[in-house]
Amino acid sequence: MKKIAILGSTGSIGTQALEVIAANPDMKVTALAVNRNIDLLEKQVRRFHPEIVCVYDRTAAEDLRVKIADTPVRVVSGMEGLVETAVHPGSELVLSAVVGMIGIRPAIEAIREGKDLALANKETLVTAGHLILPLVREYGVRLLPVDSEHSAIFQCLQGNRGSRIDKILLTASGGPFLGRKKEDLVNIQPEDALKHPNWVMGRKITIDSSTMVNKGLEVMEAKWLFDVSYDQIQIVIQPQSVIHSAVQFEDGAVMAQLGCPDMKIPIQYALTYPERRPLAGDRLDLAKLGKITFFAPDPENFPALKLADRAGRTGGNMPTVFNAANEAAVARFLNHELSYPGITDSIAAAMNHIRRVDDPDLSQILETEAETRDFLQSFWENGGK
Ligand code: MN3
Repeated sequence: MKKIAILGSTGSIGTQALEVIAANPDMKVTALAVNRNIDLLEKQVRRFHPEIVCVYDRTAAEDLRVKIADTPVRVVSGMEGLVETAVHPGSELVLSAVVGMIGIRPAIEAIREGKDLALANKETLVTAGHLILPLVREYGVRLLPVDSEHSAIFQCLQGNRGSRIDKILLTASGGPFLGRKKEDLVNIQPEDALKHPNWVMGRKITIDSSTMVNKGLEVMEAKWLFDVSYDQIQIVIQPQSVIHSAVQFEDGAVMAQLGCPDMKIPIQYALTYPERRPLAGDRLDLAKLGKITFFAPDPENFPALKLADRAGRTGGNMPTVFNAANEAAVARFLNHELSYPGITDSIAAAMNHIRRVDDPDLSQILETEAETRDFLQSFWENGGK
């Protein structure tokens, strides 16, 4: 029986992970954590019988305690509750699918308890990869990527361990605004940006895909996961989202992973690794598809790519500044208080303002996040766009 904790169980990845677990009788849910969607969490509790659940929001946690008083499930809350859920002795694998930098501490604590970590939370590696990777080695746990691109790269590496990676070809759909020029992006509204051509995802990541911030974060994540330099990662636009990424080895051979865009494939692979298992769903029909097209990325019209590259290469706390500025700017954009180009302009302003800190520890990472948010608040109040 594989015992699994899911942090972020009511989100897009979390709910699909539960569907995978429901279809595999040798998997069991031991712990669940959510932000505040207790209606869905209550259903999950009654169906999957975890031992402990965390509701990050304390008021909502109180409400859930009343609702599930007839069950033996323990309800905890806040950051200490989230960490408790992550280190719960009943689980051997923790799937972290929470949104944002609150994922860092539970990830660190889970590794320290010797648990394998399936990672869908990008912020953990983007902001704290230099802390996480040494811990993964020290505690001898598995770090399993869940993001479709990183899972694809990970799958391509199977059977090729020890072979030198020449280059990672990180594919990108290009999002809904592929091919557009800067001038055409000025008046984009949240409703326009929330339409992703291939993948159904949460709101924040859908915006991030449209600006290419998401791809920038994925480059930083790939650097840590696969121990390569930034010069070894090439972004390739592939609008059909059929090739999920590829690896070029030192002999010139390129291995790619393909499939219909379905997040259950990487989720299930992370949960069953190193095994593959049957999974219902659409199958790729290459003859029907006809062609797969490729383009070079366009950093002139999608400046997030340049900013992400600069943040990654600068290192230290700069990826945190990039990420935190984007989170704050996207929230403001979704609120109709910031223009679409204002998202990347705000990231650039924060990166120019915040002082670089070398090799930040967790508290310095969190300080940088707060500092970035404070800076942007005053930047916007003073007319910055
Ligand atoms: Mn992705």
